[in-house]
Order: sequence, then structure tokens, then C-alpha cells
Amino acid sequence: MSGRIEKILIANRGEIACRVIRSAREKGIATVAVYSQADEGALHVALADEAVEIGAAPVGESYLRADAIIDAARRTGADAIHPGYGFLSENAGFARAVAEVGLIFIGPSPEAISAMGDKAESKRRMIAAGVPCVPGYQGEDQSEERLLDEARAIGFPVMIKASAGGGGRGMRLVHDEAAFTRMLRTAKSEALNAFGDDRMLIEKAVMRPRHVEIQVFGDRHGNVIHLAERDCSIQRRHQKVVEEAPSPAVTPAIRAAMGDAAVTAAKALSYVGAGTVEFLLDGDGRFYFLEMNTRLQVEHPVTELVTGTDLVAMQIDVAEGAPLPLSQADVAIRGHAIEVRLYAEDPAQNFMPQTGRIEGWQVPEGPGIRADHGIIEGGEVSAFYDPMLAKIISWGDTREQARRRLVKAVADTRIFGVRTNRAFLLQALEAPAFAAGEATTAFVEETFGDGYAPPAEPALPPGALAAAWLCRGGRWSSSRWTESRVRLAVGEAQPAWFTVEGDEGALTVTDAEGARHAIEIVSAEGGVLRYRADGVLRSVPFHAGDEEIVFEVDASQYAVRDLTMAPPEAADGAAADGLVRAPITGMVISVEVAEGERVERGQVLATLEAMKMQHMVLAPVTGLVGTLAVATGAQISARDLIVEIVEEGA
Ligand code: MV4
Repeated sequence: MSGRIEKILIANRGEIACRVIRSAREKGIATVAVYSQADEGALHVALADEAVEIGAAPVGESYLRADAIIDAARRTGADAIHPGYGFLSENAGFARAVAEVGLIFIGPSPEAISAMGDKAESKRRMIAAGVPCVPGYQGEDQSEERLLDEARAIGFPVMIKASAGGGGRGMRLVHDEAAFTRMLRTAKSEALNAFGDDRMLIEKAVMRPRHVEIQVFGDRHGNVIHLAERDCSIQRRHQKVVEEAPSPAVTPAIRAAMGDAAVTAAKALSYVGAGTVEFLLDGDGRFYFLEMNTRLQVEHPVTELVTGTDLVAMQIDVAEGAPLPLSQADVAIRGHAIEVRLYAEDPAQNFMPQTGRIEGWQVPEGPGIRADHGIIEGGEVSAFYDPMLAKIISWGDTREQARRRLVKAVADTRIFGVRTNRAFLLQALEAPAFAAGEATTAFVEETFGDGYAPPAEPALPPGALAAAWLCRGGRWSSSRWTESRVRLAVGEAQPAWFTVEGDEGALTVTDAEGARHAIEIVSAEGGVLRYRADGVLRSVPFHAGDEEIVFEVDASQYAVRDLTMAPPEAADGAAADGLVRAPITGMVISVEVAEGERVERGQVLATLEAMKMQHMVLAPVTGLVGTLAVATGAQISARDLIVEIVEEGA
């Protein structure tokens, strides 16, 4: 199916839907958005020429409904469907159904999608095509004895992987024979649970590898080229955080050999459109095929910035049947590009996904800076979708220039209303191993260990600044006052009293420890508080919400609540109460206790699922389970009551 494309339906949401709309518009092609009931006010809906609602907020009732999406395309007269990434992008059945109704699927053939969807099959095909793969066993015989024999023959350490797997699920690193069978069994049960398929493959484990992937592109005329590599080694729990092109570990010789291998892989599939061939690169410059992604990837912008291409425009061209606009000899790398993914998650709470209303959203601009996002001020970050908010991408003549530009751009990004991983991104970009171009897939663990340390408090405590503003110019201001006291809670800290003396020109704030800070409030407009301290004028972004004011100092945010009028007991309440509330909006997937049961402090009470992750709800105190307010399957909002634990001895 090919021909001129006049109107594209984008079967996706968020930043990638916006990204596809941009290239379509630049080509003079009309666009149709689809949206769930939760997304009526979303940016992708506003940007598209037309938009069709396809169902309720849960993805199974909207963005995964092939029938509703194809129906929307027919009703609006679209002649092509772009699937974006995720959702239906690597669903061979969807690609086939789109073609069957006479529409163009902007992506590879259903055969290529399904061949690469299974790890064992894709590996067998790549070995047959002569693409270097990790030595291993990917056969049909799945008996425990056979798999153990194969592991022995490969030599430990080995990697056990689910054939149907992805994202590290059903994967185990096994160091020695003694642990093999036990780990095989747990990996199999995890795979059966996650994919309904527990076939396994065994591979030699590559230690501290880099994740390097090659962008490939094919057309309907048999041409396949590659657009060099991206290094995506910085991942956290198999979620990419930082990506860059080119890879600091890839020499021209490695690039040529890896590029050839990737083109061979794509040609073996008669590949059409954009694809990515993933490799593991070891410390000695050897590389091994890992898997192939038959879609446009999240991190495609770094390739665009260093090769001067528009990959979405190229996808549309080849879908129309045009030959690739460039040959391998035309592909040259210029400069360096780095991307970070801004997620709605709180690094200080084990990266728990966050929900909320986006306030004060401002993306940086400047030479060499690109921001791809799909959010608008006032928009909701819901628990129904991926928590990625935006991608911030920099380009520079050198890697160091790109890195420093990106640090500044991330620091200058404004977002209030939801907590983000921004401070974590800054720490990753500033880490010596990353700055030196030495990060491997072990980077996050090696740099941050198990925990993540929030940045140190700035020299001028946010509480003192908040006190000065609140008493002189802020909401509780009265310029006639010459002295006032406020009781503020900053972040999770206990509330403390601040005394503010003097007038606007020269305030002295004394904190609970008796430390004195001289501050002059200059203005507070447009979400920016300007103040002078020690003779230096500074600006601090802030957002005044209903219950708290959030100040941002050195890219860290401090929520300040004014408890001056609150009854001291309630506010200072040190005793943990037994009311257990939902930490996040999501669905109750299990309730582990019964009413009247005795539970220990720390025992699991229930499990919630939100944003594709599971969260355990633990008992805050030892005691008896009171009335359960929720049951398995219930949809609940953050802070909803789950159960009360009646404390023992209370
Ligand atoms: C490996 C490996 C080492 N040796 N295979 C992780 C997810 C899946 N796509 C493949 N993965 C790995 N496979 C062998 N034979 C190490 C990983 C791996 C990894 C790969 C890419 C990016 C990040 C990673 C983090 C941990 C482990």
C-alpha cells in the first residue's frame, strides 16, 4: 500500500503525537489526533487539524483499541496511520488491519514486526544473516537439564532471558551453576506472569556493557542505510534516562562494522521505514546484537540533530513509496547531541510516579536546545499514562558543549505542580563518569547506589526567604507591620517559627535556631520572586498554590506551608496515626489483609498499580485492621483512605 499521503491519523498521545504532527504540517499534510476522555484538553488534540475521541482513559479502552482507531481514520478520511512508539506501534496485527482497510501503516511490514517480536526467533534469524550475536542457546528444547547443559557449555556468568521478554522482565544474571535452576524457575514464572509465555534463552553475560543502538532506514526499493549510533547506557530499571549521539565509546571502525551489521539485519527483513538495531558493546570494542525495535524510538532526536535529518519526514516519504532521500555516503555526523527524559516521578521517594496539575510550565530556548513535549499549563498528569513529561535535547560542536548546554537548559526548565526527576537528571549529567564519556549500563547503580541524595539546602534557607516574602509583600502582607512571626513547614521538616523585622528595604529574618538573614524583597511577579541578599540580586521561581507555596532554588523545589494559624498539635503531630491512605492515584490490584487481622508495622496491606508500576502499601503501625475502605479492582485517588489500623495499646 503506497501513494500520496494527504492526511495522517496519529495513533498516539503526548510528545510523540505532537512530534509527528509537526513534521506532517511541515510537509503540508493534514493531521488527525485520537484521544481518550482524559486527554480532551491535551496538546496533541489542540495541535491536530481534527481529533476523534476513542474511549475512556485506561489505555485498553482507548489508545490500544485498534478498531476504534481505524474507524476514526476512515471517518475522517485519513489515508495513513502513524503509530508513534509504544501502544500499537509494534503490533503486527494492527499493522495488518490498517493495510487490510486500504490505509498506509507508517512503519515496517507486519512480518518484520512479528519476526523481531520474539527474542529467540529474532536471534535465530540474525545468526542466519551473519549478524554477531551473544553466544548462547535459543533452541526449542526447554527442559531444565538441557538449559543447564547449555549454560555449562556457554560458561558462567550467563544471562537467562524470556524469549517473549522485554524491559528486563523474566531476565536473570546467574553467576554460577549452583544458583542456575532456582533462578531459571523464578525467571520462568515471572515470564509466564508477564507474557503468558515462559520459553527461555540462555546467553553468555556481557559484564558492564554499553547499550549502543544503530538507527536504520529502509525504503520500498530495497535500499537500507544507517544513521550511526545512539548510546543509551544510562538507564534506571530498564527505563532510559540519558541518550546521546554519537557514542563516546564508538570509534569510526566500530561504527562502520556495527552499521554494516545493522544494515545486514534490516536487509534480512526487507525492512521499510525507521528501525533500531540494539547492540551490547563490551569494554574491548566487541559488539553483539540484542534486539531490533521496529518503530521510531523516543530518543530519535539525538540522531536528527547530529545527522541533520527529519526522521518522521523520512518515514512519511518512504511510506508514500519514495526512495530514501540520502545514500549511505551522504550520512555524516556533525557535532554531538544529548537528550534527557523529564519524568513525573520523585527521586526522593524511590522514583515513585507523580500525578497532578502542571503549573508554570516553561521550556528553555536557546541555541542548540530542543524540547519535545506534549504538555500544557493546567494539564493533568494522570496515572493512566507513561510519566514521561518531556525530552530536553541539546546539540553542540563538541560533547562537552552539548553537555554544558543541557545542564543549563534542564536547570532553567520550569515546572510546578508535579514533582519531577529534574534534580536527578542534573546530577547524572554532572557526574564525573558521564562527563568523561565513560558511563556504562552500570552507571546509575555505580553513581547513585541504592539511594538518591537530594541536593544540599542552599545558603539562604528557603524558609527564611518564604517568611520574608509572606510578611512583606506576599499574601499575608501588611506593610504597616514592623515585626511579624510566621510558623512555616518547609518540605517534610517540622514546622518552625521565623521572625521578620524591618521594612521592605531591609528585612531581618531570624529562624528557629536563631540564625539571622538580611533580605530585601524586590518584586514578586510572573512567578518569579526577586530578592537581594549580600548585595546580590537573585531570582527565584515560585508557584503559589492553595495550600502551599513552592519555591525553586538551584533547580530544587521547596514546598512551604504557612501553619501560623494551624492548631499546633495537629500540625506538629509527631504520633503516626493508623489512617492508611493511597500514596498515588491508581488501581488496587491486591488486598493482603482481612478486617480484624493483626498486622505488624511494615507489613504489606495492599498493592496498587499506577503508571505501569506496582506500589506496596505498608502498615504504618502495629495493630488491628479496621474497616477496609477498598477492594481489589477499585480505582482510587491519591490520599483516599484504604484502611485504618487500630494501634495496639491505643
Ligand atoms: C544482556 C546483558 C548482558 N549480557 N545480555 C537488559 C534488557 C534487555 N533488553 C537486555 N538487557 C541486557 N542483556 C547479555 N547477554 C545486559 C543487559 C542489561 C542492559 C542492557 C541494555 C541497557 C541496560 C541494561 C541494564 C542491565 C542489563
